[in-house]
Amino acid sequence: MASEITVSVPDLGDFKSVDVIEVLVRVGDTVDIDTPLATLETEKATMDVPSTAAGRVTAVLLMRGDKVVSGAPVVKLESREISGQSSTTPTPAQSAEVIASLPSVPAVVAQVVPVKVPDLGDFKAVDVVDVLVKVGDTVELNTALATLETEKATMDVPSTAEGRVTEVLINRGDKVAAGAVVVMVEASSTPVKAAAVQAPAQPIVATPISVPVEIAVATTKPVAAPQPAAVPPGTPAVRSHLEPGKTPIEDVGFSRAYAGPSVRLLARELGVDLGKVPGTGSKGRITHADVKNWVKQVLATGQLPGSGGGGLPRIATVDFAKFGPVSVEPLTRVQKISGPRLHASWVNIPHVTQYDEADITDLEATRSALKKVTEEKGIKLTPLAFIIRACVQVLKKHPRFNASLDDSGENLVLKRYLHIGFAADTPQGLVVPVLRDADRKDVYEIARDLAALSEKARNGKLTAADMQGGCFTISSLGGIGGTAFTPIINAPEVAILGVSKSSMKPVWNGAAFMPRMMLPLSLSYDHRVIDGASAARFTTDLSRALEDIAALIEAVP
Ligand code: CAO
Repeated sequence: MASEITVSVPDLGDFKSVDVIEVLVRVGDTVDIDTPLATLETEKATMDVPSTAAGRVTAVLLMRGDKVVSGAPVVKLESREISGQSSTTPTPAQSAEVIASLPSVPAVVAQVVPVKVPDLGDFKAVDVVDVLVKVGDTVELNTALATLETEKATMDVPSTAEGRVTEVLINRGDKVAAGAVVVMVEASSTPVKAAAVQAPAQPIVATPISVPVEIAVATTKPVAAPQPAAVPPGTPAVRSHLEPGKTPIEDVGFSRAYAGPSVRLLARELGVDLGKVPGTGSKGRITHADVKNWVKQVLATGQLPGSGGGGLPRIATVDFAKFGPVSVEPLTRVQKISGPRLHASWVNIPHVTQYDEADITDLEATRSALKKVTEEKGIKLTPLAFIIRACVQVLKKHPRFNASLDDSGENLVLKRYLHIGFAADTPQGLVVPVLRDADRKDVYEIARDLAALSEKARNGKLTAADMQGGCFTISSLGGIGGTAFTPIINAPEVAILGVSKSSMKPVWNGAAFMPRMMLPLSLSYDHRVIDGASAARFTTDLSRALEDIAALIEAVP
């Protein structure tokens, strides 16, 4: 018989009034016994108010931000259960009626019960992406047993019994439907479904039958038992991967984390993956302070504590084999070392790239003329040697480009030496040998050193010392092709010059278009140290230096 009943805030123990931090239902919602209706919070704990009846919500009587006391009305329900089961303040007669109608259940029954996949709504079959328990594990009510995944969301299968797992009947990779048995549990208490009024997550206080009892409302103490998720038993904890504006969170870790609903809510609002937050509360429970400290640490260091880097949204894992044949090739040792360094530079340094072109027509003419002679002396005079020579001149004029920020980020360390690194493409991967004291070498010595270091790099013979102490790096792709690119700064340096392939272009000289050999330059710089005008001046000066052949080939005192 349908009747309207009011569900009220249960006994709050020592707390006179508590905050409503979340209202979990709306008018029109259908709820079951134990469906959480609202989340309350004290300074010490959070608790859900479970529904004490099944039915349709006809009125919601509190709001987020309210303060409520024991017995305050939460919702009105059009009950579809016998009213006596659901009233928050049953008469003695009603209580007796309810209790009498329950199956007689001993307090502890050792029996093996199946825990099944709950109702999956529209989904007929879903993927098992993780099995979270094994035979012999002890589970509690709501312990996440397995994680299921649809295209849109993941959900944990919560345990509806507590006890020891005797059998696991699903595997990662399986497809399962509602009702499929997940595990068998040797239950130390009666399975939830067998005793509908026994709210398992919120144990009922055992009361003699002859006295009036508040049977319908579970006495919700500040949550004491570890509960991986504050969800009613049998309800999948569905979380969308695709909620806009939310940081992707590792769902299994999140659902396993030992934290109350308001801490979970806070973590979700801040995009904190609870699975990574160490709990300092009782038995390792994660507190609000733990979540806030975690965020402070990430903001202060720019890194996930203990992760060694990142703090960035993760890129989704894709099973490429689903779409076609693949093979897996490990990264080389050099790539494994250089990858994180490039990443660190890219995420820590605000890069800006200034593009320019230098007219190297005369330079190339001179180089061609000199080439034969130098080759006889065993020197391969490539454009890069001249570019290094030109960079040295410009770096002397612009000392901020030959500098590094100190650890505090508040001081610039200006270097009075000039070692130039150059990116070398080798079969092992990208390496950056350093040509030392480039300011003390003429273009021929630079060319000789360049060839020797390139050779060493290609043969994998560079020593650690060969790659240390660089002030400024040049990445020349000119021998390969391309018109421009964005080189990544070789931190802690503050600038890097990218060089692309020179090509003949028509250049207007004020009276006519002239065929000129133009060299594309791409200068990436650390915008914390160098402003755009300085960068434009640097490339302008570099272009001029590359046009001043006499200065490029003159001997160095
Ligand atoms: N425009 C047109 N041609 C160019 C050029 C340019 N900017 N730079 C070089 N060339 C030509 C050279 O003149 C040479 O031709 P010739 O033999 O006819 O003279 C040819 O390209 C090859 O030069 P090289 O590569 O042997 O010599 P280099 O001194 O220019 O470069 C080195 C040496 C080690 C920098 C180069 O071999 C290399 O590895 N470059 C790749 C660097 C790289 O991968 N950067 C990307 C880093 S980010 O991933």
